[in-house]
Amino acid sequence: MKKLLVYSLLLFIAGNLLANPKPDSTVVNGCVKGEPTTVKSLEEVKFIKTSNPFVTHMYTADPSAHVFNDRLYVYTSHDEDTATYFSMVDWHVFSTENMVDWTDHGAIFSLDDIKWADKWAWAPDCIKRNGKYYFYYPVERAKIGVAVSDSPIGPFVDEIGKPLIDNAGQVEHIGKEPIDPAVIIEKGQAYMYFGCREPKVVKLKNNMMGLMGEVEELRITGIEGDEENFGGFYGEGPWVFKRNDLFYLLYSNGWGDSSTLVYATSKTPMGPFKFEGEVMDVVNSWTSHGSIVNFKDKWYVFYHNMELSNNNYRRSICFDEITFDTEGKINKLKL
Ligand code: FUB
Repeated sequence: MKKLLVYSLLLFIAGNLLANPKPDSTVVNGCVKGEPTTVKSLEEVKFIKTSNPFVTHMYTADPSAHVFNDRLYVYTSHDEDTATYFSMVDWHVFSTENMVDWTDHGAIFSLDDIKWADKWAWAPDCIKRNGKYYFYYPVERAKIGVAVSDSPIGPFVDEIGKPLIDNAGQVEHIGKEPIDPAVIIEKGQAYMYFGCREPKVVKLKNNMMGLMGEVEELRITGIEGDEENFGGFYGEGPWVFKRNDLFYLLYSNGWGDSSTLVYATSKTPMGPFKFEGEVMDVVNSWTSHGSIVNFKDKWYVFYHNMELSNNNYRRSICFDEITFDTEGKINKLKL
């Protein structure tokens, strides 16, 4: 009887190991340009940044960089290997402690984790509050949701089970394309920025999973008359950060061969923001989307391009250090 029990126990353990193998981890270096290695089955991938784009084992876009607990995390969209549109289905997070050694923590959230959305897992953001991590994501070019986790690398859960923003029946108020959420917390108040062509801002409740007040237009001055891909025209991808009491709004000024990341500044998170200029040279990508973050006393701009694929729908994330002049203007990054 005793023997039978021991035998059954061993069989049970072996069965479990086969069903739930330990997350794998691998080192990927020197991938062939334009031929990403498919590593979807792996939970974690370690690699070294040698040049830009720095993620070469898969396609990634829309980088949102944050520092949590002295480590830099970059939340990204995940362009598919054979994409012919922005038909993405999940989101990844990458992290580093020194900007050279990186870990891909795998897909941290996906359309499968959302009951109310079926397509287009686009540019996300994540923020920490009261020991929890809140992951904001746009889907279907029409809705923004929030998921929560105890860890910056998930797993994230859609606790409220419905969108935070939904433009159904509210296009006039919320905008035609409520995409690209970006969140900051300033003096205890959380603000969420979003929108394509129509920049919007809304305050969030303290629990980070509800809106506080109305969605408002985010005003940018000094761009009157500017057209797509020129000057401060607002395209998409808002990102706000604070430096020396000044709020900087980074965004894309359009699409196509001549678009890039530009910025505006304001004394308050609600704006109005005043257009300042370009952050960097034209990016080799049909879309421009990025973030700016301070890490270990240096400033970095994260962005994406299509260097690895020469395809608008298969993008790759990059970063470079940037500097500011004595008046707080960004010294334009030359690529
Ligand atoms: O990645 C899909 C969409 O392309 C994003 O939401 C936009 O910002 C643009 O990068």
